[in-house]
Amino acid sequence: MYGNDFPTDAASSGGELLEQVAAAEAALREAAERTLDSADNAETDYFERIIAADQKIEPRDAMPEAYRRTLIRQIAQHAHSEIIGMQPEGNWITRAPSLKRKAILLAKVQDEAGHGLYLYAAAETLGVSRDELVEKLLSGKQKYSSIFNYPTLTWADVGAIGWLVDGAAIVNQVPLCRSSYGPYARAMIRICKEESFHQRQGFEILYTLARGTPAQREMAQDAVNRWWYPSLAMFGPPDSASVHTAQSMAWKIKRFTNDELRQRFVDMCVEQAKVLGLTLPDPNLRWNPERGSYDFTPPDYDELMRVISGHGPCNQQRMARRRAAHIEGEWVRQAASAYAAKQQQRQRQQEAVAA
Ligand code: BYC
Repeated sequence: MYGNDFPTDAASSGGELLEQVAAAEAALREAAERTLDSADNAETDYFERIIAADQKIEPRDAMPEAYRRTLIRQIAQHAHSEIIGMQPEGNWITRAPSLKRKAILLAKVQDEAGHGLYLYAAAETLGVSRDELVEKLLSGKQKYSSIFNYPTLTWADVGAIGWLVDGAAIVNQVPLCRSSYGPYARAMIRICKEESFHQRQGFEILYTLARGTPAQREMAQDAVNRWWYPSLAMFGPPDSASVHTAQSMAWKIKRFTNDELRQRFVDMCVEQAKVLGLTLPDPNLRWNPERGSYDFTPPDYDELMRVISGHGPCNQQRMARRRAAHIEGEWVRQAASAYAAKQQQRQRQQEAVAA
């Protein structure tokens, strides 16, 4: 958990993640100040040396085409996830149980839109336009996270999404703050700082429900039961079936494998579930002293593949809603373009007068 609202040692396991974000931010600044010996500046050699020296590749740098494509794929999928991810929680804005809860949820959903924007902007530095990426999402050529194809059935689901889904997102994304591509790493630092509030609000909702009436407690437990395995699946296929991990690790885009991060998430959640007083729905969850980690039942990877390929419970609904929102937003895009053109024209006129 983040911060000290909850009276337990378990709080420290998540606080460390925010410290890791701060350390990554410091490392980013430090890397920007270090210079490379420029004795040999053949372009590919320069790329390899930047990666080996743990410095950042910037948009102006030459980079292998496959590196550029991998980044576009991953960053675009991530951006789309943030935007589609607004839907399951947005579903509860009108039904939040109090004005305070409604205001918090509104702010959170709005943050997700902001995260999408940071990420589209980072992708654009690689030479694709946001329009192209949005078109690929709408036509189904690019993916978004499997997790957002599950329904939010009760208010407790908003808590479970915050605790588990945002929790998984942070565990996955904190290492991305050290990703080798500068614009992505910088976007991730900002996102992780905001994401930590999201995780905390979800935890707080579940904490409150777990101490409420028996019906509220049951609702909280039911939400955790339904979101646990889909959250584990967010980390992707097992390492043995992950097609991109080895190359992405070699390029330092990814810093840990899917299974390493999944394990880290399980270890963190077990401690936090104790504080909540809720159980994780896995009879095989057991501390393994030899490994220094919890043994657990992996998610159903066949189900993950079905959901990724469009056959999850809400895929059609999510895409239909996104397409409708895109069409409804056409006038906003036109107005923004007209305004930007007018501003540019005005600036040119002012420059001409000044010259
Ligand atoms: N869902 O070789 P692999 C959030 C795909 S936003 C869908 O392991 P990689 C939040 C993968 O793309 C959460 N697809 O790939 C927002 C690949 O397909 P393609 C999103 C998945 O890239 C709002 C294929 O399976 N976070 O948390 O090395 C509110 C093979 O996989 C999934 C990010 O996007 C999945 N779960 O590793 C609240 C983080 N898993 O492209 C919360 C950035 C795998 O070959 N992304 N696939 O057709 C990453 O860290 C990595 O891309 C992944 C996958 C760990 C997701």
